[in-house]
Amino acid sequence: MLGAQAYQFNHALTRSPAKSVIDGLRAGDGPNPVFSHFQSQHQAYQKALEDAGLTVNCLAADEDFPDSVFVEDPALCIGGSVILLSPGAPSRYGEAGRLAAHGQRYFDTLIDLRPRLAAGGRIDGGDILLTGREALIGLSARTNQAGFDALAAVLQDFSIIARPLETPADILHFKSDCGLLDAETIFCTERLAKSDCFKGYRVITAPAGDEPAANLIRVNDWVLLAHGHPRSAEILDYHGYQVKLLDISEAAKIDGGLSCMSLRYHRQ
Ligand code: CIR
Repeated sequence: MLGAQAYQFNHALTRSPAKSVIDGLRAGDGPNPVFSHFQSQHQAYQKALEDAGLTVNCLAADEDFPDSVFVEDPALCIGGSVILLSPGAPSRYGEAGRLAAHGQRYFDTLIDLRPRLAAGGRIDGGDILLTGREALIGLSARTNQAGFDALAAVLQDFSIIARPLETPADILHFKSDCGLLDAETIFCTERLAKSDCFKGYRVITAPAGDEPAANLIRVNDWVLLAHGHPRSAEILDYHGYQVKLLDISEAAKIDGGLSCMSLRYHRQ
């Protein structure tokens, strides 16, 4: 049972975008991000985390991995523990190993899931939504059943039940289309809501056309929302959430959102 732990944090780990970020993976054949804009948007993102009360530690850019700015995918944090995962895209396989080198410094405990995934299990942090009561894990092109099984076993040690769900085929990550607003409330797209995966939760849906807004993050008293979706901002404001807008247009060019640019956690 996570309760408010699912959105109350005092630390975040980020990684500076590498110049190679312009070669980041993307589903379509859209334009490359502009590196200097990516850098300034990343800095503003970190500042928003600090303003929400977090100590932000930023790792140096890693040119070997164009998508390494998206630190959420190779790891999952529970309290002050970090669990190293095994991302599903071949160009990202090595990212968890690069994080391992920093684990002892920034976290209380490091659990390496990779040996349990050696037979081909894959799981991306972007497919894992921790709510107040469980871990919802979307099976996707990046996360398979073996990855789910390995993580579910480890989560039992934290008394967290993991529930497997299907990520609709045209969605990169489960969390591309949803975010936690509080322990019991989820903001998500219509297409994800209609899969009925959030039964028992209070669900607020993003208006049609606002799909990229669904990947918001609740951080302490703030909800960070991608800039450019005024109707979503209004809806959240109406429901009493304190919203901060962030321009992440460069990350969006390579299918990145707000959740994936940090690991947020709570150290005692
Ligand atoms: C990728 O395709 O892996 C990156 N270009 C984007 C990753 C976004 N991560 C996330 O939504 N958790």
